[in-house]
Amino acid sequence: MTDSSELNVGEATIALLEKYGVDTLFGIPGVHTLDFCKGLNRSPIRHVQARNEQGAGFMADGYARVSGKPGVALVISGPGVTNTLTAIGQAYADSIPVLMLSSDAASYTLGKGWGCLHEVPSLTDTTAPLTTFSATAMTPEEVPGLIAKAFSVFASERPRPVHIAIPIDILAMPATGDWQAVELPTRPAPTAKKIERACELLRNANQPMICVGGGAWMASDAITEIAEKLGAAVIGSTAGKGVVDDSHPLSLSAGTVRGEVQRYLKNADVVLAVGTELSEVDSFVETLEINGKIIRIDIDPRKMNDLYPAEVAIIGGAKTSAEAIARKLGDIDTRTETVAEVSAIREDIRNNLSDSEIRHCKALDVLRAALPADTIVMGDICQLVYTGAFAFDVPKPKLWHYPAGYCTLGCGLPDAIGARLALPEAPVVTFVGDGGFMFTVQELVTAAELNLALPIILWNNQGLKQIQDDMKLRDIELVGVTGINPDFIALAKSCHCHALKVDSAQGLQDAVSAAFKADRPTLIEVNEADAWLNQAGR
Ligand SMILES: Cc1ncc(C[n+]2csc(CCOP(=O)(O)OP(=O)(O)O)c2C)c(N)n1
Repeated sequence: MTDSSELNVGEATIALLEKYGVDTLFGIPGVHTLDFCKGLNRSPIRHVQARNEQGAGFMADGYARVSGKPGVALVISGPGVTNTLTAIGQAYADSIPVLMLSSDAASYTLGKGWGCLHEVPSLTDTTAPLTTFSATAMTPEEVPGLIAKAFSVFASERPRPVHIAIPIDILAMPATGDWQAVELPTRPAPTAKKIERACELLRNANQPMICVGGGAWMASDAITEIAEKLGAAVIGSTAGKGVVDDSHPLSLSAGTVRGEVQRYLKNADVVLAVGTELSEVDSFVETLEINGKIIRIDIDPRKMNDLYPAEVAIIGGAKTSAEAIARKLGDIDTRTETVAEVSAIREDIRNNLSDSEIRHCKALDVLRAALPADTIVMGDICQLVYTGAFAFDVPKPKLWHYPAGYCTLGCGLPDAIGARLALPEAPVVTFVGDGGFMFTVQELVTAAELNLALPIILWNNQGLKQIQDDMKLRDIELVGVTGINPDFIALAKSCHCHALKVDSAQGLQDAVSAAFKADRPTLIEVNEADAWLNQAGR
């Protein structure tokens, strides 16, 4: 490794990221980022060229989602930053650690409105609302401190995105100052008193329940142990899906969206909520009816008294807190009725599916059987994925990703690319709708260039179906939701991918198996109108 005193700021910043364990950057270079590129020339860090910065942001998000390590997007100021910002919004909504590193116009021009290249009146004001912090380094010495602050946030706070901008003149200056990585802080531990109060409530509950979110992923074993000790049913948010194995007899999967589950939650007298906002996006009701006392475990103190005030507020990392509860609960009477109740709710859900959900389930059943159990599913915003939240079982956390928080179309493919690069040995698949796919379709070229064996399941229901359905429900004549699609097969092939349409269960199964062995991505188009999905029965 080179002494940073010989480097300029752009080069030294890349070398410093390496010291914090960064191995991949996603972005698109420009004249403003050439000094970063000089640094990349002498670094083992891989630079992945996205085809639009929005894709780069999603790739960084996908990388972070599956690995738990911060994902990094490296972009130019102005349009590079604003293009990335949609993905930053997604990472903000879902508490994903993403560092957006950008250039800015020369420091002496900032705020003057001279009309410099890629100028934005204030880059930090533009990104501040969607980041934990957004800062511009006005001297070389400030850069290592800002990077240390970013990685400290990721390690010890609610891990939301950070934006650091370095003006082009600062990037070219010698890297003076201390450019070592700092020791990172850890997450706060819960107090013994709070743990005891939580255990007391849980021990005395008649019908305890557990709600888990994305923040609970590291606490999977401890939460499963608590659920089994109590005999408590577990519901995941979409981000918490799999924290307890979906096929566990106490799991209601990510079923909060279902009325059958919401009615059961209403009856719980104690609810243990771990790393979850209990937010509207998981239930599609503004406020869930929770009548029981709520124990909240969250790393973010601001969550304790929001829509669901905590009877016991445990501020701390989910893993340490849940482990402490599991230890302290001691021997208690396990509620025995829960398994039968959960099974009955699941049966009700199966019996109450809409026609369209039945079609989704037919495809999801085939996919579940064809995909290895540990496959990472990166879902875009489409109906197949909404149904999958409760009808596609995953055995572990971090295997199902449907970024319901920001709910932005186009995340599926680039998120899957990021995931695939973070965990090269893991099977990754993306489920996308015909509308959402078009938002970031150009990243097919990126995936093909990287030779990623990536099955892309394109659920074609001819248009923006969810919004069509919403309009019909409100008696609104369809407007802006029936536009034509391209020939997806020809489009994917022109982007150097394999592509085929399937029209049977066997065809889908064979296509998925072949796609995992292929030398590049495979677009697999499934049409909802096809006969095999519309025959009676499941
Ligand atoms: C960036 C963005 N723009 C608009 C929307 C609103 N929206 C939500 S779902 C949806 C339809 C998506 O269509 P498609 O991807 O084909 O999935 P489908 O609903 O048809 O299954 C739209 C337009 C959104 N979520 N994100």
